[in-house]
Amino acid sequence: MGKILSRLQEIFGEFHLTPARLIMVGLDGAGKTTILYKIKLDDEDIETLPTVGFNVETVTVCKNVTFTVWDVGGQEKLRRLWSMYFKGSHGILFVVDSSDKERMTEARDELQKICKAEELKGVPMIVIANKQDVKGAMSTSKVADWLNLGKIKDRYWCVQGACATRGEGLIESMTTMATLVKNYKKNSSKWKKSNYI
Ligand code: G3D
Ligand code: MG
Repeated sequence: MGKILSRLQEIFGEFHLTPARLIMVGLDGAGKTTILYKIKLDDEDIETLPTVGFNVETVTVCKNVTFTVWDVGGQEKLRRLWSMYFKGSHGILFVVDSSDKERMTEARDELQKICKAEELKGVPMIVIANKQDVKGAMSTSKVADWLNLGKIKDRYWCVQGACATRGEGLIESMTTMATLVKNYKKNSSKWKKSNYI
């Protein structure tokens, strides 16, 4: 089993009763498929379920973690289908190409739309500032500025630098995600309880 995958199993091990559902989104070309491939590379048993009519990939990377992956942007009429995939998500991985300044505004607009979705209220988000190996790539703090992350006050978020092709920054992203998801689950169940008692 690959190093990233076995680490994932370790850090998400305690989710065996309530598996974590993560969505991974970003503009096309940001590096999402590369990230998935890096995670699943050494594992033959991975299940990929492409969804007809919408470019969505659902991948169960290990028993406790499911990723739903798709490209955002340029598909306005498909946007109403998003809620179907958002519902029940515990974490958002927003992947951005740190070397592509020209599309940073587009990435920011998409990120803001996702943050406005009712189904994702309070769901923690990791922004993966990918392609850090490219000369002139923006630093994580520059990416945070460009994406206006400082304005997000209604969820936990953080930025993680990565180079998906080398597999760098992925374990760190997943470790942080596991912690955020754990807290999110704890707090949202508390919230539910206090609503019913
Ligand atoms: P997507 O699934 O988000 O659309 P992909 O993006 O994973 O298909 O990646 C798009 C291109 O970016 C691919 O190159 C891929 O190899 C490259 N890429 C992904 N991550 C990195 C990275 O960290 N550094 C660099 N330098 N390139 C990366 P091709 O040439 O296949 O289009
Ligand atoms: Mg892809």
